Amino acid sequence: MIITLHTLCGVFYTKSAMESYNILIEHLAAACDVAIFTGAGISAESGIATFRDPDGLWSKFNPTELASMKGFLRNPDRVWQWYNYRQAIIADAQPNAGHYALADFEKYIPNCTVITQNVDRLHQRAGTKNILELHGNIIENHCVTCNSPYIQDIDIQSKELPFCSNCGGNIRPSVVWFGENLPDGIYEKAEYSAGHCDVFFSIGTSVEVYPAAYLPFTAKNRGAFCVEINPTSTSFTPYANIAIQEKSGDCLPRIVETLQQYLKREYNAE
Ligand code: BV8
Ligand code: ZN
Repeated sequence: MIITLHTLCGVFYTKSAMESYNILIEHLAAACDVAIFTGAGISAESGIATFRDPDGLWSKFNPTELASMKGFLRNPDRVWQWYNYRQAIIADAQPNAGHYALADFEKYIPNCTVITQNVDRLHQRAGTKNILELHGNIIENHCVTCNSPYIQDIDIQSKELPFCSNCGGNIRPSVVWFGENLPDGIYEKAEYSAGHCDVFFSIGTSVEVYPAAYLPFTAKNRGAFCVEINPTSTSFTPYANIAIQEKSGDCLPRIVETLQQYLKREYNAE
């Protein structure tokens, strides 16, 4: 387990894992507001491919062709098939230990906000209540023309591109495509949460998609204690106070358990 602790002056030094955990737990135990920014990596252990890992989705498909309105209008059938394929994988997937550990955070932290780029709704299925979905969700679909929701039974997913019963328009997944604005107000809420938290986690994200990728830096600039959990380094790693290069499903349950023991010992909490 590699944990790098960065001092304020940016000197990298790796303390023992235990010492770094203790520093993290003390910050968490004293925190009122915690913001937890997640990306596709937190769902990797649920069997859902990430986007930019070597075997990720974008290594097989071109995002501008598939995850954009331009791509959809050019070839709606192809885009619909790709989302159908992903919806089926996500319908079979289960939240993993990392999702459940984040849901447990809400029991111990007064104000805990999950800001997710993910569209799989596994955080909600694991029990997280306070969540901001930046990029929509892949579970729901709607009409490109009149916006009517399109309800489909995942088991009898229409392989053919469905049409809107209200106006005959094409049906699309309710995700945010490249080049599309994020849902009204959601980025402002996420930015406020990142800018006002005591501790900020960046978990399972390559920090490459904007404007979401600004959020870790917003938290850092506003003085939050920043923790990155990712087996590989990202552009944010040098700015994190603690960088835990582990899988989220492995280390998050340990963080929650250590926090629970600390609170019990120090505050006789349950
Ligand atoms: C917009 C839904 C206007 C679709 C997605 C500057 C400012 C604003 C915009 C831009 C800008 N520069 C460029 C842009 C345009 C564009 C953009 O960012 N392009 C990129 C490619 C450069 N952005 C947009 O178009 C956005 N809209 O800008 O509107 C605007 C302007 C200003 C303010 C507001 C609005 C819309 C972007 C949304 C696109 N839709 N998803 C779908 O899913 O099909 S993005 C897609 O990427 C997913 O949502 C995904 O979550 C997201 C980010 O990727 P990650 O989650 O980080 O996943 P990735 O695979 O990259 O990384 C996974 C990481 O996990 C890795 O680091 C890996 O090491 C790690 N990992 C692996 N296993 C584990 C693990 N970590 C922990 N544990 C493990 N077990
Ligand atoms: Zn319609």
